Amino acid sequence: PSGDGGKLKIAIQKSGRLHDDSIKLLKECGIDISNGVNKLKSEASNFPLEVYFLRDDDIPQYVEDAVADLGFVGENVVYEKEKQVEVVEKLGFGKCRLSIAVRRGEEYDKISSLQGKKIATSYPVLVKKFLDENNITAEIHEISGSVEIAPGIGLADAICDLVSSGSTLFMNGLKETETILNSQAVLIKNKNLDGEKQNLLNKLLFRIQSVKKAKN
Ligand code: PRT
Ligand code: ZN
Repeated sequence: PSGDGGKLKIAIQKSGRLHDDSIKLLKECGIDISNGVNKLKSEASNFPLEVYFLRDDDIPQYVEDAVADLGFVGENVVYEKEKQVEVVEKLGFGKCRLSIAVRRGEEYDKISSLQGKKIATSYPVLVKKFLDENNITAEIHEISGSVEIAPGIGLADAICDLVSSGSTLFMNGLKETETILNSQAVLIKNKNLDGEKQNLLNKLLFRIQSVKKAKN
């Protein structure tokens, strides 16, 4: 017994780069959640769906814990957090890449140029994996924001951060040297959905796939 009337609970970003496209995708799926996006929670009027508005970083944990059944979140967050959730579908928005960058004037010919260097990032797990896979030993300096200023203030030799247009790197005198992950928003689900919720998910997924097809 789920105790929530069998409604699917989906977590989306409260505000930020994924918020608008997440709401838009639900709308395009014919799901109306017009009542109050400023709250923590909203209910669809025409689909058994409850929408929770959360920080993107928290979404994988909430889905693992079954506080939410589903989530829309960037692959970068899913793979950095290493939570026990299942990626169900790529959503086609929020596209970016997680890349290494160094000062523009710096010499860099291959990955081994990073050996012994200090790398600032908000993605320590993914950077560590990338370095290990390439047999590089480097120091990872975790910072939570404004990563791109780290080389300029002498805090690090290199950074690893999300890039979309590249203008942030450019403005900070950096050049992109390696892409370690291509990312976009994905639909994740809790691994233990009951049959009823899985059926609802299948309906939602069918609509999402139709929306995606119509755009191709
Ligand atoms: O408050 P909350 O924690 O929910 O939001 P947030 O501030 O952590 O995340 P937000 O809204 O910035 O990003 C949410 C998600 O959008 C990310 O996790 C990615 O999956 C996706 N995304 C897509 C991006 C970008 N593109 C992006 N360009 N996230 C961040 N950026 C930043 C990047 O960190 C850098 O500072 O934009 C800058 C680079 O952009 P360009 O265009 O100058 O290259
Ligand atoms: Zn965040």
